[in-house]
Amino acid sequence: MSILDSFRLDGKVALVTGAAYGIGFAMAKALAQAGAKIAFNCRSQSNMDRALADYEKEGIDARGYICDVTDEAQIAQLVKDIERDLGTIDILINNAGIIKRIPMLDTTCEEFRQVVDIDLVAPFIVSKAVIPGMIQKGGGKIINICSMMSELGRETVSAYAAAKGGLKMLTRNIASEYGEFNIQCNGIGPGYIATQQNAVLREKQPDGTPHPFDSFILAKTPAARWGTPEDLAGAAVFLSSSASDFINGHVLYVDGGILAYIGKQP
Ligand code: NAP
Ligand code: GCO
Repeated sequence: MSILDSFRLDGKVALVTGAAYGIGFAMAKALAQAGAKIAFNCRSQSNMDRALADYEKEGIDARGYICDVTDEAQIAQLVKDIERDLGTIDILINNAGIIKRIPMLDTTCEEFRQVVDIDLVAPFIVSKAVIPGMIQKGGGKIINICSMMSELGRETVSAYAAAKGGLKMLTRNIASEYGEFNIQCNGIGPGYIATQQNAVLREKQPDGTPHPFDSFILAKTPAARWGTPEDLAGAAVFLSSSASDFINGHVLYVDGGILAYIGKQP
């Protein structure tokens, strides 16, 4: 197989969770361009209708399913439905996620648990549901979408950092436990990527000047810009493909250099 062919995903079945828009949509689009058949889920019919139209505009015949990643029974049904419609899942990207920005002392246990449920427990639930099929098929790829907060803390995101730090270790554990079945489980750690999730941190001030958080991120990022969802495309295809078959339990940070940098000197 030529090196470029080893990046192809022809005939592979990929499930990308929460891929109606944002980073999930961009990664699903990239996988489809590399030849994969795409399944995704989201929680509402209105998002589903919009997403299906967006995939169609890109020339992608994606299958959408309404389902909440935190619900074990719904996920079991989702996996069955995808097997019936497209075949056994070869690639899972655990992308669905939320963040709450609340100082830790003001965060209720319920809010903390909600973030951990979606960002950490759900990747466990979905991975658990697809791994048996991957073992039967002779292998598979699982990609967990981690974060800068898998490595770094920041004010107001205690639940998110706890969940994304945990997700990094779940990644290593899946790799450790199922590597012998030719399953590679890796993470992608996006830096600050301009999406709906952080739009509020990029809003201009009433006087037209940039949001202080926007300036903070530009100063913390050697690339001196926010990432785009498309910046994740190459890493997603690589870690989904046989080009990465001996890479397991790794988190690939796609962050414009943030983790390498001490910050702009005054
Ligand atoms: P986004 O624009 O807010 O999209 C998140 C997606 O997750 C939405 O499609 C959302 O669907 C879905 N989702 C949330 N809870 C769900 C649930 N319980 N069941 C099913 N789907 C659910 O966020 P994004 O910026 O694209 O982020 C995608 C992933 O990357 C997240 O895990 C996030 O933590 C991570 N990440 C983002 C950044 C960044 O800078 N943007 C950086 C590092 C990591 P609904 O419409 O149903 O809510
Ligand atoms: C925040 C951001 C981050 C990013 C991302 C960084 O409030 O600090 O929203 O959490 O979304 O996860 O990698």
